[in-house]
Amino acid sequence: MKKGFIFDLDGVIVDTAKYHYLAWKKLANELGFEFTKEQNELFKGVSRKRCLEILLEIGKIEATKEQFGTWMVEKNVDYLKYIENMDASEILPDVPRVLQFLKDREIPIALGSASKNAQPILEKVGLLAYFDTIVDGNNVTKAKPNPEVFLLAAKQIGVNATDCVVFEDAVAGVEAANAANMITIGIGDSEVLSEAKYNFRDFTEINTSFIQDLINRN
Ligand code: B16
Ligand code: MG
Repeated sequence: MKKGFIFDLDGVIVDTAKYHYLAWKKLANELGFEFTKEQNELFKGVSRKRCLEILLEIGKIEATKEQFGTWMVEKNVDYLKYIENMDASEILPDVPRVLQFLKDREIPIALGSASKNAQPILEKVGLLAYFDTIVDGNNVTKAKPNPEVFLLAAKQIGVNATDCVVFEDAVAGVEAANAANMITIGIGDSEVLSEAKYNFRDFTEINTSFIQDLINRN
């Protein structure tokens, strides 16, 4: 059966987690509390709205609806400033090699990200043309670990969910891909991403014969 490959964005294609962290930390500090890099781990793959809910729980802050909306906007304005100057140098190692390998074999490629800023980031780093479809935070109503983002991506590339391979760096993302019955590949810490079917620290560890085996699999 025809295979499709779905890539998460933040933490898989580019390391934007550091920019998300700086923007959330700035907001936390303005609200009078600290926000650590360890706490930022909880934010990976999680929607912006859910991130703010967690941040306010950490700071023990009760927000009015209006404040919540204002802080969501403020964080994103700061985040956009950080990503403004992103370029190809911020692509994680060997991601273009794997994308090119798939493209050369005419394998459908999709993006499946929680971010509402996915498309401009792909444009800035020069990878947009690799993707046959982009499904991101603007297209879904249910955030990861709900499988909606990946199921929609599979539908848009015309590939059965069980024939899709998903690269993810976040627990919520691996859970979402597993819930969609897809083949999950964890990128990062294998202990954290133990629910993934396969684990690699990064794309430099993924050789082309592994990818070819996934493509050939019945
Ligand atoms: P935005 P991914 C996720 O992207 C990030 O991992 C997560 O930290 C972020 O809160 C979320 O996107 C929403 O991002 O504020 O840009 O809409 O890993 O699913 O590509
Ligand atoms: Mg991610």
